[in-house]
Amino acid sequence: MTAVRPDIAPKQAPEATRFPTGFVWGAATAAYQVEGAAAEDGRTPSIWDTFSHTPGKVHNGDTGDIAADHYHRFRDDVALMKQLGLKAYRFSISWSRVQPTGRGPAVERGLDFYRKLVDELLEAGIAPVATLYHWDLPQELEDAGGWPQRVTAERFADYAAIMAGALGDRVATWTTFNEPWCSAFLGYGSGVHAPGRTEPASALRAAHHLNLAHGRAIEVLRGQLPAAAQTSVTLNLHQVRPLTASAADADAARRIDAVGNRIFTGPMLKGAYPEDLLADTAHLVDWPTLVQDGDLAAISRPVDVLGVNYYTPTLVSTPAEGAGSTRNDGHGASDYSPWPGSEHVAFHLAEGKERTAMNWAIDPDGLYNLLLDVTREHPGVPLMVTENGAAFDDYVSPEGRVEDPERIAYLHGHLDAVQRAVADGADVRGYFLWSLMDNFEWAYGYSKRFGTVYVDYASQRRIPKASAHWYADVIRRHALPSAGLS
Ligand code: IFM
Repeated sequence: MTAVRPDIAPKQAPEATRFPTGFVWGAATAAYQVEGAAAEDGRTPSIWDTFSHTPGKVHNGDTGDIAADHYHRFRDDVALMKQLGLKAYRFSISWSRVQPTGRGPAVERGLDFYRKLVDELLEAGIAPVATLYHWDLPQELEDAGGWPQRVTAERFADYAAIMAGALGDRVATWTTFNEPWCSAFLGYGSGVHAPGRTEPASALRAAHHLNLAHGRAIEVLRGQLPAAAQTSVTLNLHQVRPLTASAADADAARRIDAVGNRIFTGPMLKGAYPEDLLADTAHLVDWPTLVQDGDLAAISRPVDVLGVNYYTPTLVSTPAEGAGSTRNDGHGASDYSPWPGSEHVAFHLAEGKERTAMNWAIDPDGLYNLLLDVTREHPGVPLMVTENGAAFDDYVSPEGRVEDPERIAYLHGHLDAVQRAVADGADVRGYFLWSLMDNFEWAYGYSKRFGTVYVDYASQRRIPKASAHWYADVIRRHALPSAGLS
């Protein structure tokens, strides 16, 4: 493990540029992306094990069988987090590691891994932030129908109870879901994610059952956790912009905002599905049958924090009649759309912006606007940036260093956007860099490196990139360095 570079001495920042008192500095990962140990200690396959082992689904045939081997190296990884000065670590729990069939009693060996991880974090003075679900449904539950089936929400509530019982005394922040939009619409709509189904109606049904599962889990967590514990959900809210000022493009933006964002924020934060979403998708789903009495009350149980993930804005238009629609929506290539009811909407890459290795436009103003939009739309809901970061083509220099100035610039710009949003009224409580370390980037396998720590997969050696040293310095200062110091 490489030590944190001491060559950037912390300097006291002027008051104006310091982040709010108590602002949390963290980094995030997810179970299937880092843990490995896919068949150890009783863990059974999740939908991502099945999907990644299906030829043609993941770049290069990569799987999460070993990933970053975090399951065996978590103590070293926590030591590294401590060296970087992280105050919080956001990780997810592999459902099929703790409840292999997705039903019934938990496997103690699986729970033990998370108990040990959490104890190690607490010992290091790092707050654990646990996400119950980051896309890895136990395969047995998918075989029984998966998220399009209502019963899956009940299974999830049982699983939440198991985890609250096992870790509720030591994890203070709980997140039900990470990016349920991806689970529903990439998993069951475009099929670029597990389980790879391409059924628009099932995608919408999945979205409702993910919402319901969230609400049921919040009820369970609230009933079992200490009063001081915080509950949350993390959404990848699309910062949707119309391509032009035309009414047609405004309608495209409204539609994508509905099926990309308000399908979750509506029921969760306002207790109702948006009328326009119901109208746009009425030909696919019988909403009055799908949404049963009491569902909306359950889904809208209050959360303490809303997690927001942001990478790039979403630029849309309504193509002229007869013109083919393009789908540069950044969510992977598929003949099937992840936008049920709005398949005709065209997606564009913003001109004149630098891009990351994902071909995503770099646009910090998108984060600023998103945080203020959410603040206006849902006043009084505290926010946490639970993911933000970028993939670049990192490599180890002959001197053994990884220089990633583009990532430093990306992080600087986006943290500056957070500061501006806070100054303009957004209640942002913290920031989690995605990701702590390079990992399995879903359908892209190991070809995309989002980590601030480089992982040499052959040796599993960790090398903090220049951005990790930069981020450690930001954390020490509790402020951004002024231009030139970074
Ligand atoms: O790696 C993913 C993560 O699992 C969820 N949010 C986006 C990241 C980058 O694509």
